Amino acid sequence: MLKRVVAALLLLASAAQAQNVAPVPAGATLTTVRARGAVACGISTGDPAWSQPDSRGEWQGMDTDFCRAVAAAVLGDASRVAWHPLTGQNRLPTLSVGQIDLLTRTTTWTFLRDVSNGVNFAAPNFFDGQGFLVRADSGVTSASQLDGSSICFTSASTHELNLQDWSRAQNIHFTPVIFADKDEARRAYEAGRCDSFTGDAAQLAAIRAAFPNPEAHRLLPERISKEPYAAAVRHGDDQWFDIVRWVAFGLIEAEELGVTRANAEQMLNDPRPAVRRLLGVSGDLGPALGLDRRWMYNAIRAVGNYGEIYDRHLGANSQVRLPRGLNDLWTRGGMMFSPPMR
Ligand SMILES: N[C@@H](CCC(=O)N[C@@H](CS)C(=O)NCC(=O)O)C(=O)O
Repeated sequence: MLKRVVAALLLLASAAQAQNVAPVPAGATLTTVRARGAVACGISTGDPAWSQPDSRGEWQGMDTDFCRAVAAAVLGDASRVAWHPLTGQNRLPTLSVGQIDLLTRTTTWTFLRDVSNGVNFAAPNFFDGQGFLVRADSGVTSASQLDGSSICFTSASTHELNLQDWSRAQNIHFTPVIFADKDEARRAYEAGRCDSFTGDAAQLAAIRAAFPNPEAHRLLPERISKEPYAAAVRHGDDQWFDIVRWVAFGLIEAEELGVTRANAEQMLNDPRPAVRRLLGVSGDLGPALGLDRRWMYNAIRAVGNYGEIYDRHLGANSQVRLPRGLNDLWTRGGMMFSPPMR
């Protein structure tokens, strides 16, 4: 008898799993976002390839497109974003106190940031490391030659601690030239006030590409740290955390499945179960998050899949032309991997 009851319960449980549970009620953040009609996103004050206004004043970049994807998934409209340009200093406090719903600002996921600020980091959506930019005519081709040099960088970032660890481990001595503002740090480097400029390598590559004479600057090959970027949300709203996390994974899944901005509509007829689930043709992934079934369809139609976003801002279709490297799909030897969307 007991065996039969257990078997019946197991059967029920697996049926519930297969059909998915009833749509969840909206959590506090989702309710606020819907009432406001916009997702409040923390971005930078202007950072090429990540979040920078174009000639029409429209924010463009990896970070701003991720925010648009969340707006499209949640509100069905990628333009429904309230942009909050933030400095390195005020980005996490602005999130902690509730002035933004989401921080997408080249922000590295570190232990202390995660556990001490009342925030959670969703899925990593970019893997980088700290590098150095030098003038090509300096003759410097390796970071090991920076002993005795001066290095420009910004405060309120991961850079200073990384430099300390690196200089101690490598026994390299340098003169720090520190700025609160990243544009000032860049200008100081350009004006020759320091021998190198350090920061996240992809940021440096984008800054270099935007210089009037990129070939006059060299990005050194060493990476002295791990800088995994992830969008951050405030503690206390697991539903919102899940939404942001799964939009990030969904964009990667879309690339793996070959679903693009251009073919998403056609892909609604694709017979593959994983494509049907992702686009909301079958299953209830969207409603399980409290969203429309077409949540990922809307996000992909708005900004494209992860690879398309990358190509537009950092890759082949951008002036940076940074190889995918670690940010390629796991199926091609990179680290971009979505857990199963089922
Ligand atoms: N990923 C690093 C660095 C990102 C970052 O903050 N970059 C610099 C520019 S290289 C910046 O924005 N600095 C602060 C500012 O200008 O407000 C972090 O999360 O700390």
